[in-house]
Amino acid sequence: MAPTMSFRWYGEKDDPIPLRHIRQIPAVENVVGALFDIPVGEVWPSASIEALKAQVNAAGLNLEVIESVNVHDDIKIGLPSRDRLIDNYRTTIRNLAGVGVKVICYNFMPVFDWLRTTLNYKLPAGSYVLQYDDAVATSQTPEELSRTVAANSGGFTLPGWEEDRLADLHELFAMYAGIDADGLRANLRYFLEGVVPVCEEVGIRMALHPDDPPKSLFGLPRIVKNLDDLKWITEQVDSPANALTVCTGSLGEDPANDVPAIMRYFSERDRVPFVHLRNIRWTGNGSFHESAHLSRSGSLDMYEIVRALVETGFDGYARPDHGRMIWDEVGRPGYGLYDRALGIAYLNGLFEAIEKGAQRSAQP
Ligand code: DNO
Repeated sequence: MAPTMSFRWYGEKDDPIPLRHIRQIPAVENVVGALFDIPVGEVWPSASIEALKAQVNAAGLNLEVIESVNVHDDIKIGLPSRDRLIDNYRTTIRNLAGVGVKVICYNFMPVFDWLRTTLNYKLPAGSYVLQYDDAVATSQTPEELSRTVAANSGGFTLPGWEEDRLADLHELFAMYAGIDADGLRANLRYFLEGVVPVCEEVGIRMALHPDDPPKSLFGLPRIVKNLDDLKWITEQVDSPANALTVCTGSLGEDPANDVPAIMRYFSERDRVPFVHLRNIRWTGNGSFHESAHLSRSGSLDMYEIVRALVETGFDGYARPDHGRMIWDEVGRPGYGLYDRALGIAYLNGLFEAIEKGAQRSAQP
C-alpha cells in the first residue's frame, strides 16, 4: 500500500511553483493547501475553498489535506471567547468536508509556529537549509530573535513572526502568563472534545503536528514533543479522528525521540493519516540543521521510518516537508521545488523497495 504522495503549495499568489510543475513530480497526486488570507479564528467560506479546489483539480491534482487551519490563541489560553471560536472551527471543518477534504493538519504551539535561527544556512556543497542554533534561540527575546533571523536570512522572516504580529507580542505573552503545560493540555482536550464529534460526522481527521523544535521556548509551555505527550493526546478523545501528523523532522530534532518507534506505535493504532518525511542533522547541544532526505545525509534513519509505515499498513498522505535550496533556486526557504522533488523520488524508492521486500519474504 503506497502513501498518497503530496506536495505543499502556498497558492497562486504566494508560491512561485506552478501546479503544473508539481504534477510532474513522480507519484504526486495531492496538494496540501490552505487559505492564507483568512484571519485565524474566522470561518473559511465554502466558496473560497471551492475556488482553491477547482484550481488544484484543473492541474490534475486533488486537494485532500489542509495545512493548517490554525487554532486561535484564545482557545489555547482557554478564554471565554473560545466557544465562539471553536464553533467557527466546526463550521470550517464542515465546509472543508463539503469539498472532499479528508485531513486537517494543525498545531497547538503557543504564540509561534516553528522556529529556526537561520533560514539560509550554507552546507558544504553550496546548498542552503534551515538551521536552529539553540544558544542563539535561548539567549534572545522573540523580538531580538526575529531581527536576528531576518539579518541571517537575507531578509526572509519566519512565517508567524511578521512585524505586525510581533507588535502585539507583549500582550499575548501576558495572556499566557498563567498557563502551564497542564493548563495547555486541558485546553487542548477541551478543543478536541469540541471538534472531534463533528469530524466523525463528516469524515475528516484532525492531525496534530508536533512542536518544532520539540521543547519549551521563551517560558511558553509545549505539550506535543515526544511519545508520552502524543500518547496522552490520543488517549483523551479516543477516536481515529483525533489523529497525528507525524513529522519526522520535528520529533527527530530531539535525539531522545526514537522516531521509527513513535511512527510504528501510532500507525499501528490507526492514528496517523498524514506524515511529514524529512531529515535533519544534529550538531550538538540541542542544535541542528536540515538536510537532504537520505538517511546518509542526516541523523535520522529514513529506511526504518518508512519500514515502520509499510509494516503497519500505512495508507495515508505523505509529503517530503522541507527541502534544501539547490541549483540556484529562489523561493521560500525550505519550500523549493527541486529538493523536495528529489526527496519524493527517494521516498518513492524506499516505499517500493520495502514493500516488495516484504512481499517477497512473505512468499513461501
Ligand atoms: C513548517 C510546517 C509547520 C506546520 C504547522 C502545522 O514548515 O511543518 O508550519 O505546517 O506547524 O500546523
